Amino acid sequence: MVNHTATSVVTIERFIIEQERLHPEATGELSGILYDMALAAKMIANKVRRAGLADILGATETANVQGEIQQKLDIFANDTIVKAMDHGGRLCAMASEEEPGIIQIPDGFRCGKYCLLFDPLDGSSNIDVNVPVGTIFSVVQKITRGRHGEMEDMLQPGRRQVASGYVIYGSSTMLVYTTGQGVHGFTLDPSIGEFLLSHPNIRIPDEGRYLSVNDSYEGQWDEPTRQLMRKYRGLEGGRRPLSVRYVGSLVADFHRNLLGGGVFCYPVNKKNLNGKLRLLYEANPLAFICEQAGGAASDGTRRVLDIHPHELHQRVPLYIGSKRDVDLAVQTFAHRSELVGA
Ligand code: AHM
Ligand code: MG
Repeated sequence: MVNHTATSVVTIERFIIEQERLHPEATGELSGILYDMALAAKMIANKVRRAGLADILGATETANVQGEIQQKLDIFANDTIVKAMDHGGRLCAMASEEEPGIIQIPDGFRCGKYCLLFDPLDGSSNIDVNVPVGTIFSVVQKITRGRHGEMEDMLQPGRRQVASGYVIYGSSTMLVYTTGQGVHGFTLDPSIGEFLLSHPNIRIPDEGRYLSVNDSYEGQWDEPTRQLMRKYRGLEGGRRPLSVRYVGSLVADFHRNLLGGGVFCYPVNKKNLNGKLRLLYEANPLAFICEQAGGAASDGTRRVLDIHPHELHQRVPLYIGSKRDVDLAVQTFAHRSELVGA
C-alpha cells in the first residue's frame, strides 16, 4: 500500500489509481467499477439527506422479492446504481436485493468481465426515523463464456470476490472497500463532493467491545444460541461482558463493530431457519471486508466465504466481527445439530 501521511489529502480516485499501479496487469476495469459506485453513493447520499422531506418519504405499493414493503428510497437507490453501472462496459450482469432475477446489461452496451451484486439501501425501514442506512456491494469475475452474465456467475462462493464494500449514510457519508489489499475508508466531504481517505488500512480489534443482536427473538432461539449470548454477556464462561449495541441497520452495526471491535449476530430462530440476512448481498461482501481487516465471519458452523450459494436471494445466519468473538460462536455451536438451516 502507498503510504500517506495523516495530513495529505487523498481522494478516492487518487487512491484507486495508486492501488491499481501496484498491479501492472490491471486493466482498470475494477477501478472503473469502484469510481462508478462512489458516484452512485454520492447521488444516493444526496437523496438520503433529504429523506425527512415529505416528497420522498413513505412506502410504495410494490413489495420486493422478500415480501417486504419497499421504501421509495430503496427504488431510487436501486435505479441509481443500475444506471451508474450498466453502460461502463465493465459489467456483464448485476443482481440486487430489490429485484427477483439477474439484471442484464442493455443491448447496445459492451459487456465486461465482472458481475456486481448489491443491496441498494440496507436497513431502509429505519429511514423515516433518521437512523443510518447503507449500500452494500460485491464484485466477482465472470466464469461463463457467453456475452451476458449467467446464474452460475452470480452463485460463486464469497472467497472469489475481487472487491466488496459498503457505504454508510450516517452523520457523515463513508465508503469502505477492499480489493483484497486491506480495508480502506473514505469520508465524503460535502463541500467539494469528494470522498477523502480518512481511515486507511482499518483493522478490527481481535476481541470486541460490543454485541449487536436483536434479543427480542430469544424465545425462538435454541439452547446453544442462548448459551452463546450468556457467554458474550459475561454470565457464563468467565469472559469480560460485551456491551449491547443494536441499531437494526446492518451497515451501521457492522461499521461500529469494525472500528471499535465487536460481534454482530443474526442467529437462526424457530421461524427463520436460515436467519434473515442475504448471503450474496450482505453476508459475503461484509465477510470479505471483515476478514481483510483481521476479523472473521461464520454462519455458526462454516466460514461465510466458503458457502456455495444455490440461489440469488439465499439467507444465512450470521456471526461477524472480532475474531475471538466469532470463534466463540463456532466453538459453542460445534456439537449443535438442531435448528441450523441449509
Ligand atoms: P433489509 O435488507 O430489508 O433492510 O433488512 C436487513 C436489516 C438489517 O439492516 C438489520 O441488521 C436487520 O434487517 C434487522 O432485522 P431485525 O429487525 O429482525 O432485527
Ligand atoms: Mg438488506
